[in-house]
Amino acid sequence: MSTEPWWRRAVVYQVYPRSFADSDGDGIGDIRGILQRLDHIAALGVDAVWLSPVYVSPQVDNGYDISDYQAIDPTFGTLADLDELIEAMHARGLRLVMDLVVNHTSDQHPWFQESRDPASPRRDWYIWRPGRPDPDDPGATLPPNNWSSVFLGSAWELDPVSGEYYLHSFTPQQPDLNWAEPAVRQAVYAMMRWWLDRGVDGFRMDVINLISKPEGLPDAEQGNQLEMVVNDPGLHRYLAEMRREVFDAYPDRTFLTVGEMLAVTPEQAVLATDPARRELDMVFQFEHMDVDHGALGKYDPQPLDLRALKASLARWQEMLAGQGWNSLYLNNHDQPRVVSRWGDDGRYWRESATLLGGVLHLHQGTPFVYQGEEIGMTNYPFARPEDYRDVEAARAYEIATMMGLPEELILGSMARMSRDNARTPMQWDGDAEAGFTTGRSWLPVHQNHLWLNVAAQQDDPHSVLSFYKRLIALRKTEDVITTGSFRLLEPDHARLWAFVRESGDQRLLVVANVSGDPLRLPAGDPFAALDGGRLLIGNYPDGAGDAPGGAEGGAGAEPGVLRPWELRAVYV
Ligand code: TEU
Repeated sequence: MSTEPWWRRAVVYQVYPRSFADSDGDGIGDIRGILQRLDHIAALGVDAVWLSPVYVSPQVDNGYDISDYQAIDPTFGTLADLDELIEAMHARGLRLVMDLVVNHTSDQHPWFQESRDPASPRRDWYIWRPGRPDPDDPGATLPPNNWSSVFLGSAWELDPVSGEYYLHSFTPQQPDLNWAEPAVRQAVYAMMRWWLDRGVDGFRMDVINLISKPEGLPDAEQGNQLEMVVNDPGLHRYLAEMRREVFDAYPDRTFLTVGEMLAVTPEQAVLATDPARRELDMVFQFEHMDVDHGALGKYDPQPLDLRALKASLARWQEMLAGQGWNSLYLNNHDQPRVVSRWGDDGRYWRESATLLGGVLHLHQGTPFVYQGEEIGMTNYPFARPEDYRDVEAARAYEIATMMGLPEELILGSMARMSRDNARTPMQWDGDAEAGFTTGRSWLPVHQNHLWLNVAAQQDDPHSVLSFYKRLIALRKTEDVITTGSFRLLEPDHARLWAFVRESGDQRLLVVANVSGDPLRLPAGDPFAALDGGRLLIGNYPDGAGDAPGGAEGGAGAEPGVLRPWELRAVYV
């Protein structure tokens, strides 16, 4: 009997419930909507679904601000709906991974409401500190330290009730829990067991490497709290304790735990995912997502330097090999659509969407597919500040305006990088509102839904959707994808993404042309073997072995040359 955990050969699909499918016409997606579309998810061949938060929430940050962990927000449905979802998914062989947001709660959570009273036994459940005297104004105070929120501005908010400040790593409506308080940890663990008892199969843990704060909360050199918090050794104690107190209570079940970790290094990720240390199964890291951030950060996007992207992913492949475990992603609800960001969402839309998915999935690790990625959904043409719904976008706009940056520049960056790009409704068909809702959608539907939709791709063997299905199926049949070693080739090439996966006598060569011009491959080993090798998957119709000389392939490939945005994986 194999003791290998199921998630090693799994592909996970992420559902952002607000934007997936709306069953009741209020313009917001819901659990019954997911139930209606489960066949689509099952047909992809994925093994599990990560469901972004559906808990009771004031929705300041679309559910990442939770006011009741053990109830479903009426916008999304009821607990009975969720139970039904678990059952329906299990009946199809799908597992359900819930989002766990426990670095912070909503400020409307009863715990925080009680905590505002300094005499309350829950005072220490959050992080309260008196202000520092303001040298310029004797009557006033300054925040307790210089930390800034991930969403910009100070990470501290003065609460008039007690005259003290509380820490919030995100919006002021998301106060940080105090994990140093044992009662907080026990409450979280009990809540997690309650969900596992209902049948859920694991958790994606939101910003989990922020939970342990350094003793004394010292100032940060650059004012960025992340540099102070993310490497705090207390994190590993808490994760190991959580493993014992929660997951070890179910010796007969194998869960999936993936921790989102901001600014995490591969060294830290190894500590967190080495099975012998019994913390997490994998982490979501950000290094490869940050390669196009400029000096001013995310909202200062730069053109992609492919060398930086492939070097980053390769580094993680090497550093975690044999010790930890990688997660693989290019999209989620916080990132702009990758086909618009690093592909070509115009002329080579289909080719670049499939190339990016293909290259990613042929790395070692567990791939995550974000809703809409499997049909190549693109960024939305946001134009005006009022088009955005995301709280992060609003804060970025406000601060950039305060800094005096030109309006045109700000709006251009926001359109490229805003999280709302990922949150426009799932495009099911070409109807009004893309088949997402019978009402009016909370965020506008992209006009390209007229041709870019699930229905249009369903029966087309050359669609992005069909490519993803083939890609996902490969993980079940090709051992080398799961277990093979990884070696990056031609690291300095600005357009060629190439690597070799090897296991036993299997040698899989992956080559991809990350550009709109033909690319002649280097001579010699292993590239010379490409044309004579056995093609496992390709993203041109005639290169996939399923339609020789297909329409887009034209005359077919010239030996040793990759066509625009062509990907091929070949056993050599
Ligand atoms: O995100 C963590 C986070 O800080 C980034 O992903 C962030 O969205 C952005 O990249 C910074 O510019 C998690 C959730 O995924 C996100 O949706 C929440 O807003 C955030 O935590 C707070 O819970």
